[in-house]
Formats: sequence, C-alpha cells, structure tokens
Amino acid sequence: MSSETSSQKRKILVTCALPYANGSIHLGHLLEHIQTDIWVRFQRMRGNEIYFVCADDAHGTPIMLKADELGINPEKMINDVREEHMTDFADFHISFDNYHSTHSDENKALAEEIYNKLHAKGHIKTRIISQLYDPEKGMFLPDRFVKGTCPKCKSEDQNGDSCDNCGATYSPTEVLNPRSVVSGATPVLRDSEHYFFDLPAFEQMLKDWTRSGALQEEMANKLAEWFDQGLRQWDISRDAPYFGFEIPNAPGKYFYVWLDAPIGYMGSFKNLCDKQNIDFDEFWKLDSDAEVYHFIGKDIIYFHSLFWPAMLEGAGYRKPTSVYAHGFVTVNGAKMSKSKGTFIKGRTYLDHLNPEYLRYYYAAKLTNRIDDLDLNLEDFAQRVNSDLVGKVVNIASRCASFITKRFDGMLSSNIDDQALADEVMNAGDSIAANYESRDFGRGMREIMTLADKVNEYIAIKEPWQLVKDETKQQEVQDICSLGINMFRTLMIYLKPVLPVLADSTAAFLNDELIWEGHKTLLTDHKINKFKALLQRVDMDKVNAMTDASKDNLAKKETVPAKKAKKKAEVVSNQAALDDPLGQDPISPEIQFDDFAKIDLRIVKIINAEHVEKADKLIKLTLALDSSDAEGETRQVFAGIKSAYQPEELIGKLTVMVANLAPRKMRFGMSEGMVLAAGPGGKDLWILNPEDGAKPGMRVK
Ligand code: NOT
Ligand code: ZN
Repeated sequence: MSSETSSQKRKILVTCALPYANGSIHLGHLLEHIQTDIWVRFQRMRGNEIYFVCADDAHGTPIMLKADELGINPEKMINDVREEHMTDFADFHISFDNYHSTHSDENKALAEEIYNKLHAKGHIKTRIISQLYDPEKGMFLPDRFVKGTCPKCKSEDQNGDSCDNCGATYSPTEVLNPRSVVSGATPVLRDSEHYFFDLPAFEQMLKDWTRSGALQEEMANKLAEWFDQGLRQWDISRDAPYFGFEIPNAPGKYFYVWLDAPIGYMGSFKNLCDKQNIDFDEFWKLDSDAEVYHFIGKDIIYFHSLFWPAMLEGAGYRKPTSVYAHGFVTVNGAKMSKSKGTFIKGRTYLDHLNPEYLRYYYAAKLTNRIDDLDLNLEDFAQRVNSDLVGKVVNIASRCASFITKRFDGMLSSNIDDQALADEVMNAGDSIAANYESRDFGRGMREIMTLADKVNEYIAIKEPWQLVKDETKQQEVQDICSLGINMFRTLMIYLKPVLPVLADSTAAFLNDELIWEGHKTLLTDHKINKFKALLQRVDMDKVNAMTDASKDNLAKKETVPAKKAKKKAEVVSNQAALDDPLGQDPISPEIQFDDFAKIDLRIVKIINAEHVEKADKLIKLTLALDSSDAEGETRQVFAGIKSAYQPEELIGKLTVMVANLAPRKMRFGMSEGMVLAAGPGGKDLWILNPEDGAKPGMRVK
C-alpha cells in the first residue's frame, strides 16, 4: 500500500472488539488491545491519519441481571465498569482516540437509522416463536438460563442447550424438569413475535466480499463452510424486560445486543467526530477511500464477517476493508484457570509488573494468523530479560557512561563502522512491512538479530580496554557513539511496542525518535546522563501475581458474586465442551464399582484427520482388536491437536475407554474417549507402539 517514500497519507479507522460492561479486563482481552494498539501506533508514526476507537458493550440480559444482583441500576453499573476499563487500558498504554459506550445517544440514533433502512428495503421479517418464559421473573429465558435433566441420557442438572454428560445438544424446550437459573421457577412455553434480519438475501454480496482478498485465509475458509451450510435469518429482537434500545415502532421489543454492538464502532467514532470536527461520512459513505479495520477474536468472526457487512450493505454504508482475527490466550499451555491463578486480570498484572513486558511478549509471539498464543510465564520472564534488558538496553548501558564521563555527553562526528550502521538503518523497510502485515513476531526477531550484531561489534571492539590507552580516546568515542546510535535506531523500531521506554530513551538522547529518524545518525550531538531504563522481570513478582489471582477469587466472594459465578459457569460450560483439555481440579470421588465399569483398551490409530471448524479436535479411527481396519473400529473425536498433527498419529497406540456410550458431537458421532497424559498444550503424550503393547489388550 504505502511505501516509505510515498507522501500519500492514508485515512484509517481502527476498532477492537467492545468488552462487555459486566466484568474486568483480563490478559485475554489485552492480547487484542495490545495487538491493535501496536498497529495503530505504527501507522501514526508513519504519518497516516488514523483513528482508534472502542467502547464498552453495555446491553443484554447478563448485564441486566448482574445489575439486578448488585441492586443498582444498569446505567450506574455500566458507567462504573467503563471507568474501570478505561483506567486499565490507559495503564497498558492503549492509545484510544475515543472510548465510548454502546448505551449512548449516537449509537441509539445509528442503530435506529440502520434498522429503519433495512426495514424499508424489506430486509426485516417477523414471525412468532415459542420460547421458555420465567413466570416468576416475568422474562423470556435465553438458552443458557435454563437448566434441567438431559432428554437423552437423563442426567440431572444439565444446561438448557447441551448435556455435559452425554454431549447431546438440544433445544431448551426438550429439557426434562426445566428450571430457570434466574429464579428457580419452572419455565412455561410462551409465544412471542420476533424480528429477523434477512441474512440470506446478502449471500452473493458476502461471497464476493470474501473473495476480494481482504480477509485472512483461515477466515475466508470458515466463511466458505458457512456458505455451504446455508445462511439463516438472524433473530435481532428480544422481549422486555431487556437492557438495550427499543425497536422503532415495535413497543416492548428491543434490539438484541449483537445488533447494536457493531454499530457501537460507528457510534464511538461519531462521538469522536463531533468532538473533533472529523467528517464521519468520509469514512463510512459507500465510495469512501478511507480504510476501516476491525481487530477481533476468533470467537466472533461470524458476527463480523456475515451479519455486520450485510447490515452495512443493506443500510447503504461501506463495508470494512478487512476484519483481522486473532486466536485465544492460554497461560502455561492451558486455558486460563481461576484455580491455578492463571486467570489474570489486567489490574492484578499491573499491581506486580510493568505493562511493557507484556506488550513486548505478545508482540514477540504474534503472527497475522488465527493461532492461539501461549503466555508461558517462565518464558515470558526469560524472553523479556534476554531481549529487552540483555540485548537492547544493554547496548546503551555499555556505551553511555563513556560518552557522558569522558566526552561531556557529545556523540562523535565519525561513523566507526558504516557497514554496520547501514545494515541497521536499512532494515526499516522490512520491519515496517512486518508491522503493516501484523507479523509482529517476525519484526521483533529481526530487531533482536540486529541487536545481537551491535552487541557483537561492541564486544569485539572492547571500548573498556581501549579507554585505558590515552592514545585511543577518539576510538572509544567513535565506538560508543555508534553503539548509542544503533540503540536509538532499534528504539525507533520498537517504539510502537514500547512507547514508555521510547519516551525515556528520547529524553536520554535529546531526540524524538520519529520513524524517519531511522535513516539518519546523530553526530556532534549532545546526550544526557544515562539512567537505568528497564528493570529485569523478577520471577517472584510473577509468582506474586498468580498468587494474587487465586486470592482474588477465594477471598472476595460475596453472595451476589457467588451467584454470578454460578451463572458464569453455566455460560462457560459450552466453552468447556469445546476445550476437552481444560484443566480441572480433581473430580468428585467415585467408588471402585464405578471404576470397574470402565473398559480400557489399547488400540491402534489407523487413521487420523483434521476436523473442519474445530481447532482442537482430530478425528481418529481406532482399531480395537487387530492392527488393521478389518476388525472392529471406533471413531473418536479427540482434543489433542495442540500436541499432535493427524499424520504423526497414524500407527501410534493409545488407551481408549471402549465402553463409553456414543456421543453425538457437532461433527459426528464419537464412540469412545482416548486417554493422553500431560499438562496440556504441546505437552501431551499418547503411547508409542513399543514395549510389547498390543491392540486389544486390556489396561489393568
Ligand atoms: N462484547 C463482545 C464480546 O464478545 C464483542 C462485541 C464487539 C462488537 O466480548 N461487535 N460486533 N460485531
Ligand atoms: Zn445427556
């Protein structure tokens, strides 16, 4: 797009997903906000006109009920939470131009306008649906607020939409002995008219958009699968009581939270435009030449790549230039866990550690793909210490004192090693390209390789030896001046990631570290006294942070918080189903008889395949009693893709539960369960076909 020499300034609007206004910011949210912020800061440094907006996502049933529990009105709650979110983000140096709320006048006006346009064009349909209703609380119940007995296996206390015991999925109206999670009352079926957005009408446009090349490859593939399954009309209304915006000309009906959430991007931008006299339409009109990007997590691709572009198209607005999805954060190889203290809130992190450590670590591990990112806390400390303290800042600390003590802070006018200087200065284009394409990890590696070279240069020249020789003083000044200059260039490259370190570097060097500065060197230039720029990561503080994350939950639990947690668990059950590796505490004790019922067999994996749309699952064909496909086989979906690729598994042995009742999963029948050992992530092992184990053997 833009090259370093082009004077064409781009107009860019960037958003990241809107956090819900009923919970704290945690390290998972921060991956996205840090990723986006680095990209935005880079674009700003390059002189582009860029606006970075976000907001709290303030509507919906969970927010309404949470405020209820706290005994405050939802407006008060969402204001408090928004304040908290803004402080957290500011402390991680997320440089929003505006942070608004979806519960705002701008958003209400835009949501109504977009809805009215869709309605006028015939894209809104209505039909009556039957839904469970809580007669005590006087409200319709979302699926996740119903519990009861599984209609298939009859196990009690299951979710309204799926069973943890047998894996069945069903509609909440099929649940036996249903009860409302909100009041405990028995729900009744009630009819209600709902409003639907006619998504299928936009199929061709969406297909064209998908093929336009603006989307990540994995995202385009997902979309292709959704097109194969057929698009369906989208239910955009909810009945009162609901915390949200009432639908025009439909008393008692409210916009579903996901209808006005993406419009919230526009609402926040509109609010900014009004404050700063920016032309909103320049960015959103149909033939706009501005660029619009949404950074999101992989769980909300459907909303951003189907509903949102279709709504914009139907209402006569331009579509996003692109939607960039990232994967989830795991900590120490597993899903963030409250019991292990790895469910870490942003605030808890800030209480113990410097936010720039996390910014760098995320940058160093980010790619432009939708892979999950593991925050391994040991590796985090080691990486930050070795790269930032040991490589980059080390250059300055090795050179600075000679310059200030012996040469009155003056950098030399000679360039001691032009080839080295050129190599570091010329890397700018390629580092810029990695920022532009969001391949931050690659960019960080490039910078660290240069830092290694500079350190090597200093080590070979040994200015601390030369300084002892009165005739070598000029050399010492030249070497250390080049060192300081190279440190400066590297800090220009790192500025989007480490804005605070860059600021203290700027003060030390009397230089602003603008992007174009990477092409020049400071000669005959006075610098200031060097002060320690960055502390090493102290593992004790990391441990204190995880300890505090455990405490957070154990100590402060009030009764409403416990109730809320119960609900959160209901909500997270589906996620747990998707993540069979989620690390749990020891399960309730069972009797020997229960154990004896489990038939464990050694089986041979005779086929293994990727499962479309399932990031963690592999479809296995297991031979039960012989090593080939002629005997009895079982098909099992196993969540071991973090550790193995399908092709590595064929021919290996594993232990399976052979008498587990078959479970219908989203992807097909699973006829058993395979066992693997390890903490999770890449560290997970199945058996190797050595040591005399044979398929069919019983495990004792
Ligand atoms: N609050 C949502 C979430 O998953 C994100 C909303 C993003 C805005 O945390 N929307 N769209 N489309
Ligand atoms: Zn069941």
